Amino acid sequence: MINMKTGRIIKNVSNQYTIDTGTETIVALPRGNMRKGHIPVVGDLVEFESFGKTNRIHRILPRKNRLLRPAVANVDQALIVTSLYDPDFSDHLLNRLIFLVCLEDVEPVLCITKCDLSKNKEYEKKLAPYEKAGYTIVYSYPGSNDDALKKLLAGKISVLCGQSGAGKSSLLNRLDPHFQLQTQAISKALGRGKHTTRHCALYPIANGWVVDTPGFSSLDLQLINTDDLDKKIKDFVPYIGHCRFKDCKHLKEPDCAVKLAVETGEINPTIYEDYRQIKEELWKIR
Ligand SMILES: Nc1nc2c(ncn2[C@@H]2O[C@H](COP(=O)(O)OP(=O)(O)O)[C@@H](O)[C@H]2O)c(=O)[nH]1
Ligand SMILES: [Mg+2]
Ligand SMILES: [Zn+2]
Repeated sequence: MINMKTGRIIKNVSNQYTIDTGTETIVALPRGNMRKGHIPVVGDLVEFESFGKTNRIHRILPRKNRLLRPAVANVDQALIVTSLYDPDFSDHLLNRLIFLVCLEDVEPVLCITKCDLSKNKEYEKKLAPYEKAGYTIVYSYPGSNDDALKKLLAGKISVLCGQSGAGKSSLLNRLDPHFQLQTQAISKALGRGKHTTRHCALYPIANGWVVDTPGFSSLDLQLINTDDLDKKIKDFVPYIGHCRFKDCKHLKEPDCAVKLAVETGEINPTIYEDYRQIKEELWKIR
């Protein structure tokens, strides 16, 4: 008898999919005739059928989004892990990661680390323009109260991004001391090279799921279509549609509402500057 169930793919190792149904964890293979280009990825909600001990993925439920690197679907948010020191805070890098995340229709969450290395609260000034624009910001360091962060993670799929050394692994280990053990065990079982290319998994953390490999490199901005970037930047959204020209790119055009808001201090000037730089860099390449 065929028995159709629904679950979330939480792991993919060489086309063997681990599915979590909420009550059980099973391993399934895709149906033989699933079309190329429409194969299941981690994060997908799928319908699968069980005949005896065999489970076959039958159908992928509609996706909210689909990242290429790492290959994950239905990502709710990206934790942009940014340290204040070592590596030093860079609004330039932070802005570019924000752009990439927004271009993929993923909600950015700014996660500021190494606050314990700051003698004063000077850093709050650096973050003020982001807070004003409506970004969610959490601060984390050894011994911090991470309740707000845990609440943000609950019930969602999150991907972490940020420079090497920013504190991504430390953060996850703080939230769940088992995290490191799990990732190390998997790397060991698969061998180093394969870990990044063929394996991807969701880890249960704080009642939510976290993708085990970091996503979003600021280099990817060159590969991605940035046509709609202005409409996806939170800082710009209130001003979109108020420029003289409907197709205003907010660069050299007259009567631009975005540029006016930058001049009057309503829009974070570094966000605008990075937007302008990216648009001009891409012009040179294309
Ligand atoms: N003082 C301090 N050190 C931290 C903090 N977060 C990470 N570190 C240290 O920074 C280094 C890099 O952290 P890691 O978690 O490996 O960064 P990742 O490359 O982003 O995963 C390690 O030596 C950590 O112990 C923090 O909030 N405060
Ligand atoms: Mg790490
Ligand atoms: Zn404009």
